[in-house]
Amino acid sequence: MSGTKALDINALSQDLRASNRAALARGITLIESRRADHQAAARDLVQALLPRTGKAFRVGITGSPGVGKSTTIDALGMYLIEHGHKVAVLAVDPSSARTGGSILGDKTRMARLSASDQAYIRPSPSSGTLGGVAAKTREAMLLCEAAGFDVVLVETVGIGQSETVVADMTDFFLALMLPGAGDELQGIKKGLVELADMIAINKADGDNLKRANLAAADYRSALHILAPRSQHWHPPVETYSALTGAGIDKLWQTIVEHRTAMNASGEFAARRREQQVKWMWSMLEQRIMARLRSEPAIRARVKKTEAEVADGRISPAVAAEQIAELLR
Ligand SMILES: Nc1nc2c(ncn2[C@@H]2O[C@H](COP(=O)(O)OP(=O)(O)O)[C@@H](O)[C@H]2O)c(=O)[nH]1
Ligand SMILES: [Mg+2]
Repeated sequence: MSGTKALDINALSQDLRASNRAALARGITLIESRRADHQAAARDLVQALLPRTGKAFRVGITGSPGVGKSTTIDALGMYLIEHGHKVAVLAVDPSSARTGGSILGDKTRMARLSASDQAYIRPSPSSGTLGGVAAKTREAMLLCEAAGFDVVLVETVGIGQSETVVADMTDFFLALMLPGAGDELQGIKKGLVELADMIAINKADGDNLKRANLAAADYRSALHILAPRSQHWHPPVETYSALTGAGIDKLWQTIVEHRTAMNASGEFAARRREQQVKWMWSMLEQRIMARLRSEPAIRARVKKTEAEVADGRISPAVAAEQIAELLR
């Protein structure tokens, strides 16, 4: 991507629609670029592809490190490919810039999927705020859809608000848990369970089987006291093993049942519409913040105002008013 002249968005968009993987990769690189001309080109690209997007099953997957997300994505991804799907795997990992490694970095745990030409795996964009990373992942998802991937799996490790942003860009949100790690239910971390459309307890194999079933019973009773996200869906609790593959079919079946129920009640379309609008607002917020931070004249004024607020010379309300004026 050498310069604006080298970018032929029409050609790129055509190649991408023809499922050309190199074009898909180039398109996502464009989306992730910080260069203003690349960002403008990326907006044109997404706009051009928009009519070809939206047809995939979008599934968010979260869980603590070690719960088996990568192993699950490999097993579920291969199951889907065997059933005729094309699977894209994306990630929202705002920590990858700091740690230098992405949660999708461990491709050895996704050896089968990485080798399949019916799968496309893309690590998390590794720079920026959670909002910025999420926006790029959302657009990458649209590109994958335009390239013909009909299932998109979005992984997150659940740092800060990343679960919420992934739930906000997917149709189904899957929370992975470990079999009975002590008496406390790890996942009843406030907020997470309210977002989950299903809780799946991994590693239900070998000596873990009994503990997995006990954990499932605990989660079921815990979920009982929470108000479900939808009137038409009570989040089920399943056990499975990503290692042996036992229960992977049931996981997918549940996701399909959810989609059927959401389509029937009209919530599927409603959720997508709501997400579009939220997305617009989140992009708008980012643009405004970017202007405040990047335009030298504005930035200097904001710095000065900030110092005045810190010293107690003007109130935060007056300062906010003054900064808002700058944006006019
Ligand atoms: N026994 C068992 N081990 C598993 C299973 N799934 C994953 N693991 C193991 O758990 C560890 C962490 O898995 P990984 O997929 O890397 O977890 P992630 O950090 O959530 O992506 C690895 O050693 C896996 O082999 C499973 O279903 N059963
Ligand atoms: Mg992993």
